[in-house]
Amino acid sequence: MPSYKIVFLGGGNAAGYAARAFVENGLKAGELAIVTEEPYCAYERPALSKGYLLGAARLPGFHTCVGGGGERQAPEWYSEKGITYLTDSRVTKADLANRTLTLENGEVLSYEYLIIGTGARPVRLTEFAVPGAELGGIHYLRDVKDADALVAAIATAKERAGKAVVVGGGYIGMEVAAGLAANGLAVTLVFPENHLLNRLFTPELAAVYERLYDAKGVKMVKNARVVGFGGVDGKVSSVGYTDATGAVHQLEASLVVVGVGARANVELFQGQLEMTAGGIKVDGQMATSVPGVFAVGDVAAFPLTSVATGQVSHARQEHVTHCRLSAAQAAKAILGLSPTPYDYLPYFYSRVFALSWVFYGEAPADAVKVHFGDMTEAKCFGCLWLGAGGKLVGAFLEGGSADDAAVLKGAVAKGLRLPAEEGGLGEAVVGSGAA
Ligand code: NAD
Ligand code: ISD
Repeated sequence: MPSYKIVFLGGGNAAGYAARAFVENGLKAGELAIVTEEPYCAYERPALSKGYLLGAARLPGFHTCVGGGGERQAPEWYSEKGITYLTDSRVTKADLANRTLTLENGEVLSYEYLIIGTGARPVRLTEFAVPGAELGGIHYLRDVKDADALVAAIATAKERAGKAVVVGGGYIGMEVAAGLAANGLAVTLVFPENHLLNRLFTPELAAVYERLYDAKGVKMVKNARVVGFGGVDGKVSSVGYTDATGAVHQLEASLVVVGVGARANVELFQGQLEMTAGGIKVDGQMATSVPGVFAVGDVAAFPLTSVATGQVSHARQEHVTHCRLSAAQAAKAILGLSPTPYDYLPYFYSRVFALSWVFYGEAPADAVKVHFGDMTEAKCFGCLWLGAGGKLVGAFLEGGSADDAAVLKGAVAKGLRLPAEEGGLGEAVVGSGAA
């Protein structure tokens, strides 16, 4: 039975960053194996909903760790470092008591240390038995295979002047709708909330992006629940939704993309590991409840200190920055470097059309929101979330420089106190000329 000191299970962003951290910290040839069902070595997943749809990103160009300012780790990089990379290798069983993994082809691997980085998968409308959800032409986006299928579908829709519907007004919905529109397709974005990216945007921030989508020809149907799909010859041809009054409407569509959230891939470990918050419970070293087993990235529910309340609770973060940092944390812990406990400041970013934003911290509903900058021209603007005593708990910045973003990040991390009635730090940053 092939045996490794360390096995990384999963081939997402985190796998590439773990490999980099291991190599930087003294990994020896032959000690690490990465096992993934994907046919490719780790790549920067965020590109799939952005540059990939525009033809700007293709493998091997965006293998990790180019997104984190590191070396591009193409397959040769792993062989040069003596790392075994098992692609097309789905793990069907994990026996943590005996420290073995069984692959779909029956092969069994053993390990001393296991890092679980199995990531998340898109929530599918078939899970809710939405009629017609199994029809062809309904796409989800998570990996290169999905992105290739979507790119091919975009080409066909362009040829036939087909109409596209995007379901979900979150990250995937916003980014993919922008990508489809940039490809010249007629796009309608359908979502249940009353404004875009409801879990983060204030209505004022959303209004700026909604104006942009409108200007780019993207139609938006808000307060709408998708209730079914119509099809011809097994292919989607329409999307049915109910409006706020419950009335049913139909939209023509030959291409549908659904982005209604993600679920952590933890099933292999149910009953073997302590779980919480929809993921695998880990400590500040990313160690799970079983000695020698670590979890990182989307699956890891780690101790996160709330910027707003100072309380620590286990939480998952579905973001590439956390994938990168938590992977490096586990690698150092396994190498006996006892890194200081994981201390993560939530961070999100997105790019749609020519706009690009960053967000640090938290956006509690009860915070005082202070908007700043030029929201009319959508040039350089943002919002600060002020908690109790005027403590800065969240900061959003569109169109600022890297220096501006760093100032806001530092201010949130420090929990700076600001007078809510002034534009505060936001105006200071944007007005500083640094923008
Ligand atoms: P999301 O949570 O951002 O947005 C989900 C959207 O779908 C919301 O509008 C929600 O109300 C809607 N929705 C939920 N259930 C629905 C239903 N039954 N019918 C219709 N709409 C429904 O999730 P996402 O956009 O799918 O993103 C998935 C994952 O990808 C997340 O982990 C996200 O963090 C990640 N991602 C991140 C970025 C980024 O950080 N820039 C970009 C793309 C994807
Ligand atoms: O930033 C992102 C992004 O665009 C994703 O798809 O994080 C996610 C994944 O890389 C992690 O869930």
